[in-house]
Amino acid sequence: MTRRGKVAYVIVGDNKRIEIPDLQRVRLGVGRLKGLRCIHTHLNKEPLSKEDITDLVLLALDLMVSIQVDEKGIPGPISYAHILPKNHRAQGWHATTVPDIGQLNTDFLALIQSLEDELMRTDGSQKTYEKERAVLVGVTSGSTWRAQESLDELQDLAESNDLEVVDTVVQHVKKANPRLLIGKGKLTDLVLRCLQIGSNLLVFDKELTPAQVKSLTDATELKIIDRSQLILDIFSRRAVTKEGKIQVELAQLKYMLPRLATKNTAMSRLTGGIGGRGPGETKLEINRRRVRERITRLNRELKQIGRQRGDRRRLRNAKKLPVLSIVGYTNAGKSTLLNALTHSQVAVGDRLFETLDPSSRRLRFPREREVIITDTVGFIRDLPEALMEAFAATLEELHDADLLLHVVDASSPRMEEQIKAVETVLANLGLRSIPSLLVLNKCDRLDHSETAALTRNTKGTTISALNPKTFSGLLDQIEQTIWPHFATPLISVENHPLL
Ligand SMILES: Nc1nc2c(ncn2[C@@H]2O[C@H](COP(=O)(O)OP(=O)(O)OP(=O)(O)O)[C@@H](O)[C@H]2O)c(=O)[nH]1
Ligand SMILES: [Mg+2]
Repeated sequence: MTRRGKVAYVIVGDNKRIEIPDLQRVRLGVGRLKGLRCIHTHLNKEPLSKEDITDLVLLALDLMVSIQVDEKGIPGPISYAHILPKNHRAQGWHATTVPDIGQLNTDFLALIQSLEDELMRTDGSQKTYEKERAVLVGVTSGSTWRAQESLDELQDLAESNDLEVVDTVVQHVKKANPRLLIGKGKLTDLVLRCLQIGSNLLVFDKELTPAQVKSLTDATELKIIDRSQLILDIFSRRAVTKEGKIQVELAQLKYMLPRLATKNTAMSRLTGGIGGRGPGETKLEINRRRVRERITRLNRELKQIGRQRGDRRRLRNAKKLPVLSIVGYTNAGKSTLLNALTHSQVAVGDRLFETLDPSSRRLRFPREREVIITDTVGFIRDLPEALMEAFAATLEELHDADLLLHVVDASSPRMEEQIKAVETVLANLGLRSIPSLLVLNKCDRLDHSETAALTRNTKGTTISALNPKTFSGLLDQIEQTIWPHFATPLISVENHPLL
C-alpha cells in the first residue's frame, strides 16, 4: 500500500511464504524510504518473522505489517515494524504488536515523516549532500589487514571520483556466496547501515560478476558498483583528447556488454555510473547488437588515430633521438617529474589517474644531446581488463623507449606492492627487456635514515620531483644508460645545464 493509502500490489502466497514481486524501480533519494507498506497475514500465529524484517530493510519499506489470522479467518494481533534512524541496542529496527485492530492508534504518516526527517539528518543538519555518499565494502576470506589496506586504496579511488566515503566495512566470508557474494544477513546489516548514514551507493572492492551485480541490485534499493567500474568512471571523467575519450568509452562498453541483462529491470540503475555519468543511461539502454556495432566503430576510429600517431612516431624515430618513458603507479609523481625536467606544464594533481593522455617533451643534456621524454597513464593493481585492452595502443608506444623511468611514491605505505604491480604490468606488456631505472620519488617526505635504507634495499635513485636540486644522481644515471660510451664525469647540480 502506498503512503497515500492506495493499494499498489496484491500479492498471494501460501502459509509458508509469499513472494514479493519486483517493486517499481524508482530511484530513492538519500535517507528516503520506498513509500510502500507491506501488509500481509500470518496464518501460523506468529508475529513478524526474520524474513519480514529482511524485506523491510532490503526494500526500504515504510512499514512491514503482519496480521495474525485464525482458522476461521478472523484477524487477531497486529505487528508492525519500521527502520530506526540509529541502532538502538544493536538493532536497527523496531517492532510492536497490538492485540487487535481497535488498539492500533498510531499516526503512521507522522511516524514515517519523522523517521525520514531523522534519516536525512543523522550526520548533521544539512539535507542535501554535495557529494554522493558511498559505503565501501571489502569481502575477504583471508586477513582483515590486507582487506583493509586494499580498502584504503579504494577510498583514494572513490575520493578521486568525487565521492564522499561515509563508511568502510570489511566483511568476512568463509566462502563467497556465488549469488550475492555475502550472506543475506550481512547484506541486510549493510543496507540498514546505508539507510542510517544516508548513503545509497555500495562500492565493492572486487570485480563483481555480471550476475552478482544484478542480484545485488535486485535484492536492494541501492546502487551497486565494483572497483573496476569506479576506475572506469574516473577515466571517463579525465579523458580529454579524442583518442582518450574513445578509449574510455570503448572500455566502458566492453565492461558493460556481458552485463547487459536480457531482462534488464536493473539495467538503468546499473549503467548510470556514479551520479548518472559514464556512458549515460540513454546511451546504454540500447541493446547488445548496437553496443557491438558501436565497439566496432570505435575500434575503427581508434585504429585511424593510431595510424596518425604511428606517423608521428616514425618521424620522431627517424630523428634517432633516444626515448625515455616515465612509467609508474598512479599518483607517484610522474607528471611532476616531467614538468620539473622539461619546464613544462602537464597537469598535476593529488588524485588518482590525473594523466590519461601521453605527452612528450624534449630534454636536453650537455654536449648537444637530447632525448624525448614521455609521460604516460599511471598503472594500478588489477587494472580492469577492458581498460588494458582499450589503452593497448597508447601503451604500445612504450616499446619505443630506450629507457624506462619507473617512478615510485616512496612515501606510500603501499610502496612495495605498487612496485610489484607496475612490474607485473610491464611484464604483461612485454617490456621487461627495456632497461629501467627505479626512481624513488617524494623523498622530501622521508627522513635521512629512511631514504638511506630505501636506496640500499631497492637500488633505486632517490629524488623529490618538487626539488630539482635532488635530480643530479638521476640525470647521471640516465646519461650513463643512454650514452654509456660517453660517460661524463659527475656534473655538479649548480652548473648542470638542465637545472
Ligand atoms: N611531497 C611531494 N609531493 C609530490 C612529489 N612529486 C609529486 N608530488 C605530488 O603528488 C601528486 C601527484 O603528482 P602527479 O605528478 O600528478 O602524479 P602522476 O604520477 O603523474 O599521477 P597520475 O597522472 O595520476 O598517474 C601531486 O599532488 C604532486 O604535487 C614529491 O617529490 N614530493
Ligand atoms: Mg600524471
